[in-house]
Amino acid sequence: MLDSRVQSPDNDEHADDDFAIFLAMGVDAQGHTGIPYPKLARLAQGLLDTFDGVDLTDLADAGGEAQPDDIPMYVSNPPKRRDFWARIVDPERRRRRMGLKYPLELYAPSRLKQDVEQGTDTIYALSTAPGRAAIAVVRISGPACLEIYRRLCPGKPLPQPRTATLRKLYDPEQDAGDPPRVLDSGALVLFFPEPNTATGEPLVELHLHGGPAIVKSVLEAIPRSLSAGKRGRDAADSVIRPAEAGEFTMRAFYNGRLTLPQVEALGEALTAETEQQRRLAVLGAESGLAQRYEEWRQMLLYARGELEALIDFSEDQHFDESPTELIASTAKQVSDLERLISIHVHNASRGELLRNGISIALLGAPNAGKSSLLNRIVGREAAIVSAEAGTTRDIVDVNIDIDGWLCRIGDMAGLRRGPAASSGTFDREEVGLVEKEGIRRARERALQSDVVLVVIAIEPGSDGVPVLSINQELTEAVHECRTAGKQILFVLTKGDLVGDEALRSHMARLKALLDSEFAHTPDSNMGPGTRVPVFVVSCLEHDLIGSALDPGNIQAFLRGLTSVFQNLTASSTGSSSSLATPRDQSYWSASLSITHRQKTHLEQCLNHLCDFLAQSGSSSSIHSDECDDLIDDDQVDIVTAAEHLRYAASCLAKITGRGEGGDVEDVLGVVFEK
Ligand SMILES: Nc1nc2c(ncn2[C@@H]2O[C@H](COP(=O)(O)OP(=O)(O)OP(=O)(O)O)[C@@H](O)[C@H]2O)c(=O)[nH]1
Ligand SMILES: [Mg+2]
Repeated sequence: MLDSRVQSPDNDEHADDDFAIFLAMGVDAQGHTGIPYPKLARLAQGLLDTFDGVDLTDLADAGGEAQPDDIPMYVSNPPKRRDFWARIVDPERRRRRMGLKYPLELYAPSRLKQDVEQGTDTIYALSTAPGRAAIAVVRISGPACLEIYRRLCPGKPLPQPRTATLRKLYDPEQDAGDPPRVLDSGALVLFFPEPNTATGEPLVELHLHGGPAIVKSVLEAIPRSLSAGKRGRDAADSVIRPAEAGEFTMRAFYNGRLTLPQVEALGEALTAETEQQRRLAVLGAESGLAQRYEEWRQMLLYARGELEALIDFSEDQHFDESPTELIASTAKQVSDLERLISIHVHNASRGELLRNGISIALLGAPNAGKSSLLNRIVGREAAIVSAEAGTTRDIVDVNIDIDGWLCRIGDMAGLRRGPAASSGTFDREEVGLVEKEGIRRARERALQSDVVLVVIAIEPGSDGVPVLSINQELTEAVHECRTAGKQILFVLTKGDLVGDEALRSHMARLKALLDSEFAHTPDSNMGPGTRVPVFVVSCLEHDLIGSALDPGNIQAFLRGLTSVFQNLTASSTGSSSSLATPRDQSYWSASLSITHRQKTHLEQCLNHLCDFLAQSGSSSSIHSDECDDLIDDDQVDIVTAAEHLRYAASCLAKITGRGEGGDVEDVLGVVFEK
């Protein structure tokens, strides 16, 4: 018996074809594979279908048994993917499923790998910000970087790897008789040998004096280092050129130094402005999300392979499990994965609040002190304040970092309805068209926000007992927000008019009043028994209430606000206790760092998984007789169900930029542009 694993032919007679796929299979002493040829052809096409848009050509149905001579098979329009040649299912399992005597594997020749390898250009760029600074770092990556070093530092030995070494840098192109032209009198030079470098290639870093003229002269000298006739052997064919935007990172990705989610996290780390954004970027860089996606993808491909084998070979091959068991166990796995991904997507939404900022709306009656509160929070006169009711008309949006959380606070028109339909003290005046539009926009903005601050003025009543200024329009708007599940906080302003003592004695009554006024709708975001937080503040600068350290209680209010942010953005473990494998908290907090792009693909993946579960009868409801129906009477259902798994897997491939997925190149373009 011999193993006829076919290797990539060097004297490739099909050299003009894009490349070939090889099926390697075991044969017996007579050279027989024992596989009926049509079955082999179907299997091969099934494998290739996994890669979108690939068709087999030159695969004639020879009839009878497949012979080793029937292979290789040539493929038209293959995707130029490095990992195309990877095995897509466990060959040993597939062999067992098909009842083959020897394993069956899919290969592509190494030429494909070369095709998609990064070009061998050497690239360079100023890696620190342009402008005058103490130090400027220039990075050079690629095969010619040592040759460039030798030309810039003639006669000087190569620095020890990863050891900063002081060197004078010279102009590489000088006439023989001229005195040497020094570009920088003392630069630190570092050499990083491949493969453990930022790009996976040999890399040289020049830490220059940061004067713009020095930087300019070195950047100009680098491409001149390899002028014709002076090239060393290493660099004979090298092109030296400035790096494109993101090109160092792209090389790191192609050389396996960074995963695509890590590349995204790197982009976020560089743009992070708030503490929470920084935290998120660090989580993304460390979380191993790519590995997680890849495991899920492999699991789906594997499940699909099993279903396919079931469809193709159930009639005449022996399987370890009955078809019923196989479908039920696949559906169970998929249903587990679906639950897991759902929690990830939920956490991703929370992470988006950290990344993009928490939207806050100031909702209240006219003159309640909304603009005054905004100005106190941001510490400047961002909005006009006046004693005239209806001062603010348009929405005034202000971005601010509150204790590390990026927030966008919207000050808006006060809510009132006008004399006819109202009874409150604020509603005696006419409401004009402009104000009406402002009120409409305010209600809309509150519904689009993550947190709604309901601002209510508290004033001494005629008998000295504090009263709250609430009108019908406000009550309705708050109910609307609560029904929509918005996070609500009550902020009672003008506490200074009442004073600390009166506030203390009347607080319980005021809270009860708020409860009765606003608690008519189900409190979806608070849960039963939990109350909406209430804060009393004064927007005046004096310490009439609060303390000298916290005049007006504004800091106490902000602390309350950040603890609400903490709850809003904490990673959820969902119903993880019901998952097959329980995970610890760090597993879930990693999913906060999922980017919007990743989340979109995960949502699409979930849709396909749901479609699969619906088609396969769902994990829990599969009974043996139903499965038999599926297989015997309605085989098409299993075929299309298996397709859903393929779509779901390709959504995951788009996230990592690896594996199959037709538009992966487009995905890479989008990520590296950033
Ligand atoms: N005593 C006292 N006066 C306040 C306080 N907050 C606001 N005011 C006053 O209340 C009046 C209205 O304040 P604004 O901040 O303009 O109120 P608003 O809610 O933005 O009003 P509109 O824009 O008309 O909806 C102004 O005269 C403020 O000086 C406070 O905490 N204490
Ligand atoms: Mg205002």
